[in-house]
Amino acid sequence: MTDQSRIKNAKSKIDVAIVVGSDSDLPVMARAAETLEEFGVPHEVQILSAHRTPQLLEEYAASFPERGVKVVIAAAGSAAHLAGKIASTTTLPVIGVPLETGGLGGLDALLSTVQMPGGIPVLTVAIGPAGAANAALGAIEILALSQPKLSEKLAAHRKKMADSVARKNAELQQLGVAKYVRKKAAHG
Ligand code: RP5
Repeated sequence: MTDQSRIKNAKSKIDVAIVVGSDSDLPVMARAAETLEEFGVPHEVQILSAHRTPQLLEEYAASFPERGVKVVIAAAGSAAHLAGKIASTTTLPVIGVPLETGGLGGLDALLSTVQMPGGIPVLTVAIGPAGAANAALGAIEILALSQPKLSEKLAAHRKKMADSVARKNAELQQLGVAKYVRKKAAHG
């Protein structure tokens, strides 16, 4: 299958396009896809690189209007120009996820992603897994502006998180720190 046909075969209508610079980014970015899945948001993931497949990346970005794409999530590690490159071709909101690859702990990717010149915004989240999850949640928050069902799901998601912290705190008060830490180490 050629690169061109791979893009043409993509699902027709999606709300969120996730683009990763390499398949080595997928283990972390799977979390973004899973979060969108959990909220029932139509999306797809494509491997396209600002440096290795520049033409294909431009073709993909050009397809956003006909695909109905509303938010783009772009994740890359080394020399992370992916989000910025996509942002330069579209006025859709682009959320950039800097990833930890190479020897600099992701700081290089963070700076490459966040330090855009004025006029071409990339909404940048944290490095790595937290950023992957927050990119998806941020995209859902944008979509929720016009989809009330998603607002309800976001509120339920927040409540679930708060309940989980409250449960942990109750257990901590019951067991004390030493036993709680031992139990967590044993069972996760
Ligand atoms: C970036 O270079 C990719 O997004 C990836 O994070 C990094 C390394 O890519 P691989 O060499 O693992 O394919 O463009």
